[in-house]
Amino acid sequence: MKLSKLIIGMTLATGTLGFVALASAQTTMKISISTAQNSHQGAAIDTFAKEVEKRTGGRYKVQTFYSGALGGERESIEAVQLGTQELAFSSTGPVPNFVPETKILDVPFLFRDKAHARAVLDGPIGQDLLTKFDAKGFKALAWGENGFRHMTNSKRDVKAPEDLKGLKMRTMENPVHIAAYKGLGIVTTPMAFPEVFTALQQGTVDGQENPLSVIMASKFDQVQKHLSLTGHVYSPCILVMSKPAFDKLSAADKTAFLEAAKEAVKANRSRVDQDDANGVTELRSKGMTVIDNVDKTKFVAALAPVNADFEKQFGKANIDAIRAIK
Ligand code: EAX
Repeated sequence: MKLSKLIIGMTLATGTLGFVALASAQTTMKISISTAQNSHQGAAIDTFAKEVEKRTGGRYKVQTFYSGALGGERESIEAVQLGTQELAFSSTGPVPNFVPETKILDVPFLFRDKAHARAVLDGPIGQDLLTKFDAKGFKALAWGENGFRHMTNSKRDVKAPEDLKGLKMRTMENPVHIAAYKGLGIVTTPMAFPEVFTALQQGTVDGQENPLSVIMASKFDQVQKHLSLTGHVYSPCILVMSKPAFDKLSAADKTAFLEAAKEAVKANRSRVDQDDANGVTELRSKGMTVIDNVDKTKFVAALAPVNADFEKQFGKANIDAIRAIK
């Protein structure tokens, strides 16, 4: 009798344990982007999902959502902060509203080229900025990118800052961008990304600015005629996770997520490089007029007063430290 009770007890205990093990084998998390799957952001989250699954032996699955299916970038970051969505890959557009220290990265003409931007983000300055997310309920896993932003519009060729005067352009909901574009004489209309295509199509705004990767993935060539390679600002992306969700991971799984994020960034950057290499030819073939000899010094000069303001806001020494990175 005693023995059979013991056996029943053991069977129940093993059964329960087995159930617990099975349940934890199936943790699914959500990640979202605002661009299409076939894009530099899609490359990032598809790689991340694959690597997380591989590196955790399938105990974690990452469900991927594209094209703003779960909302715009601000909403996705909010959802991660609230913990209703575990992960997001987003431009820094709405990020300063959550982590103000990141504003400095959105200063126009701060980075010379992608190699410079990547070196800063992967180096001490970028890594220190990642830690600023902790206090706001995030674990920032890695910096990725959209690339250098260029201007498009439906009205005219933009060769110099004078050509921008009075153009109504959609901007990101980012205070640094808004201040800079106002300084160029643009009539700024901040708007969430999922609304941009329709706004361009209906003429609510004349133009917008985004990297070639985003312009192509979002088919803006269908609703915009003029593209100018202004490269006026580098657009970083952040792979961000809910801090409580990250903190719950075992030490080994934390490493797995961080390594997966590194792989995601590699895939993301290499797709941006590919898009930058093919973009002009492709967009010309789709009917866009591309101005590829923009005199950037004129734009830098036009932004001098705004830049003086940024130096005051973010500290000239901090801006100089970023510029000095080789
Ligand atoms: O991250 O809002 C924007 O223009 C962003 O560059 C876009 O959502 C891709």
